[in-house]
Amino acid sequence: KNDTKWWKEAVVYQVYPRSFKDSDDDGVGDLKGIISKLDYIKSLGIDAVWLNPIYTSPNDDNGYDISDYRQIMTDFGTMEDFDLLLKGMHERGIKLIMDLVVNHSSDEHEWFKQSRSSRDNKYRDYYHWWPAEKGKPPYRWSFFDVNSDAWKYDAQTDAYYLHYFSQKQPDLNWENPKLRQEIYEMMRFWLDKGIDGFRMDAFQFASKDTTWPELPKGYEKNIIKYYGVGPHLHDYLQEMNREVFSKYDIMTVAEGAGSTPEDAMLFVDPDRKELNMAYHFESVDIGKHINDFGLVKYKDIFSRYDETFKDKGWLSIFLANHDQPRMVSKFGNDTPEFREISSKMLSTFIMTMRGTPYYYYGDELGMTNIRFDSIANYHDVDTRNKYIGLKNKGGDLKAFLEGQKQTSRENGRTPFQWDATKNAGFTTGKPWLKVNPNYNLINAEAQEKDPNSTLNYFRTLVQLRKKKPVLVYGKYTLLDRENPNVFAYTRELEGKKVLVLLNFSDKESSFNIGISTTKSKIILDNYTGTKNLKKNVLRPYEAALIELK
Ligand code: TEU
Repeated sequence: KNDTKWWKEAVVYQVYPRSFKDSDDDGVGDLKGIISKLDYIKSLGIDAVWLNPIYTSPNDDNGYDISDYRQIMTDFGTMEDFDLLLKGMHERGIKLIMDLVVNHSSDEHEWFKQSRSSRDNKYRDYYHWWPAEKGKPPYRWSFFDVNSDAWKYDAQTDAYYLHYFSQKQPDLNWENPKLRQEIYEMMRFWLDKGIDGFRMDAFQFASKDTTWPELPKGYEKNIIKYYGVGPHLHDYLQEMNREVFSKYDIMTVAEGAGSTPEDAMLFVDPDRKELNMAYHFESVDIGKHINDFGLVKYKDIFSRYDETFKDKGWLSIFLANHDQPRMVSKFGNDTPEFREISSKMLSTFIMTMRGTPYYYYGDELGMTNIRFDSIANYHDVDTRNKYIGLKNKGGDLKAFLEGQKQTSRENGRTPFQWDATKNAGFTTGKPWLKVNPNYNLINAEAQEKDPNSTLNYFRTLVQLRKKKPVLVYGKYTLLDRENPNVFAYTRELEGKKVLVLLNFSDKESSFNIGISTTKSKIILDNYTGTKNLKKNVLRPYEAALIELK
């Protein structure tokens, strides 16, 4: 049986600071804004907040390009604000998890400015350089580069530097022990302030084979396999654990963990002393919309991972984050008819699976994709650079923009919808990113008043998970595997057994689980007023939680 731990029982709420609440009317969310909403966050019943990066940054990639790891981004406030935020959270019993972005820094970080200044600068080896006299470096694919080329020529020293993400995000050289020590010291700086953990951004990419071998043609189609677990990655994680993590009572989570469940286990197997938990990308990288890839494939991913992790190790469960479209728009149905019911169904799924739930701000309201029409609406370096790259190649821009309506990261980054006043109560200034026009309909204030809102349903679910250890630790068993509409499973712990039934379709769907539910107690159903389940049939997007006798 898995050991009990606070971070396994916790529900993590992700706050994208730029879009949560603006306190000074500049259109950008900030720390004071979050502070003003701490009672709301508390009211959700969640245990921890994961904050996306709030460090000094030129914002090429919204804070994922850090130019000073020990200062707060001016857009977001001051270190004083930060200390108040941390205090306010701790007073409310909420833990704070910070984003740690150390696969790369900003090109405006002092280390990089030094590094690029001359070949014998003492910071030269803080980054990866390829001298131009050796010819062109072996091709490396880049996530955000206009030409998908991760080597950028820098005339100052006649050399190329590596950037897996944008040109303004040069990759740090983890081979260098001096760099590693500087990072550990910076981590201790934040931990000594009392923060409760780190989410390790893109850290699976930190270790590279610095002999730079040629990689097979088309390898970028399977990028995590090639970039995901470099030769020394686990040495670094073990060193980091010895030097930093082991000295604090904190939680750590890997963003991305290789390309298989077995890879992921290596990050979090407690005997290896690396990280506490990991989230993998298989369940979000599977496709654009659940109607395309289908529920059976989707169930299989979760079941395969759970099987590998049934005795040890720990995963997180999530459907959305700031790199994804909105949960209801991808896995549910955001039409007026089904938005609420399918949001509730998806929340039921996240909160009843084994693994720590990571819940993205706004999903408790059922916020939806914004679906921008024009490139002018986009800020994201990912969308913008892919657009420019495609334009340069004479590609089909219309089709690209159509696709972005479903997949763009900014679908999930629009300002939080607090109320029905101007700009959804997010700011009185000009919001940095358009507010979704449906805020009149979907907002927190309206949902507070409605006992059956998605918001209040989420709160109920959080409390249920807290009261029922079976939902945290219970063994997971998939039922009716081939059913294309219904995701059905049981969770079992010390004689307690609950059944979860989820209809992922907009039609009545039957199921066949070989368990009679007639004598059982329904603990929760997303349809209101329900006392009994219909016999082996779920209504559209129905979710039911049943205690089995
Ligand atoms: O994302 C890293 C990353 O690998 C993702 O782009 C991933 O490939 C994708 O989500 C899989 O579906 C992190 C941050 O979350 C992202 O916002 C940053 O842009 C990126 O690192 C660079 O720091």
